[in-house]
Amino acid sequence: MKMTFRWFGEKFDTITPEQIRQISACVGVITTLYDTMPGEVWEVSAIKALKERVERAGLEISGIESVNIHDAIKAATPERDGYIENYIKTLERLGEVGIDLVCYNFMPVFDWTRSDLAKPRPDGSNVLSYDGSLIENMDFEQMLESLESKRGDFLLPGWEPERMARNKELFEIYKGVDEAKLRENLGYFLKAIMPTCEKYNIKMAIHPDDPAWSVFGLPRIVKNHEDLHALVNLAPSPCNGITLCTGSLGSNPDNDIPAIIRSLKGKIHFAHVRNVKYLGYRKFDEAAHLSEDGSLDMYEIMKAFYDIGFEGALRPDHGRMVWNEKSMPGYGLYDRAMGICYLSGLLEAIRKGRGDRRSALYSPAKEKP
Ligand code: DNO
Repeated sequence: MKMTFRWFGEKFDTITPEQIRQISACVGVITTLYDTMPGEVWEVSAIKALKERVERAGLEISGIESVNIHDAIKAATPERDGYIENYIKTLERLGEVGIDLVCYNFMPVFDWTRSDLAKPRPDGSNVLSYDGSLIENMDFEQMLESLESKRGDFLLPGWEPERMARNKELFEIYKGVDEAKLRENLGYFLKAIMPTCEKYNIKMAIHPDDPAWSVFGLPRIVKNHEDLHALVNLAPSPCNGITLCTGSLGSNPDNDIPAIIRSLKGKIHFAHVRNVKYLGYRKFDEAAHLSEDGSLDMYEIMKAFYDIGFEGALRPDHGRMVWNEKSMPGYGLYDRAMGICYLSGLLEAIRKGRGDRRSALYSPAKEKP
């Protein structure tokens, strides 16, 4: 397993690659060109500049999160083939510079959803939180206003203002798109891109829906064990796989995360590990990574990853905002750094408990002077 850290790029993140380099377990960043819109072909010069910036800090780009998918592809409007061609061009350009992991999602209109971006905790930190009873009583415009008023100066991944300005039009194109249709559209997209992925050995890792149920009446197809297995079967290829996000799948207590991990041996390309605390039906707070702080058993989760021989990139996911840090909600430096150290500690204990003496740090980049 390769420990990595999400970084949004120089213009958007409060954190530098040099800071990330000092987190002892971390070998690479998961990053993106945050100011590209879904559907755009990424500029070669911008990809190279990003790579050089990361490597200058002694790190590697371990993967891209995300190359976002245009809604024309998800909803199968007449423009979809043109946008698929653009997507393929971007994949080729990433493949040319040796980037071999791409995370994406297939959620209609918007990405993840929360009712609060900074819910205070008794310890003085704050967290992202979801309360279904609040969200079910809002319409989408109210939801947008609420997030807009809470995000401060930070852009929220998946809620880019340019795209959200078109939200009415976006909702319109999904009329008549149910789960079966959305899955068919995903299959069409995957079949079209797999030859390019195979040529460059780019592993595509779909992110689960967050939360793991339908919101605002939109279809959702990556919520549970059945959905994940259906996805894998849509385009049987070693390049078609999953981002196993414990927090997104874990939003639904019916999802047994270690069992899901064990059932997907060879199909998990990327892992997001974080904890959630269940507060009731469709109600949860995000939590510190420590098992006891939330409802997920991080030891069992890391053991499942180890047992299936998962060798891909893993990153700590959303952390609390601690020590008055001001950063992108969920993506501060301090709590995620604590998270990665905790997860690395669990992993070392699991490895050594099995008599596995391999180095805990797989790090092509860090071997450089
Ligand atoms: C939220 C993230 C998601 C994720 C996308 C992947 O914090 O986990 O925005 O990056 O769904 O495309």
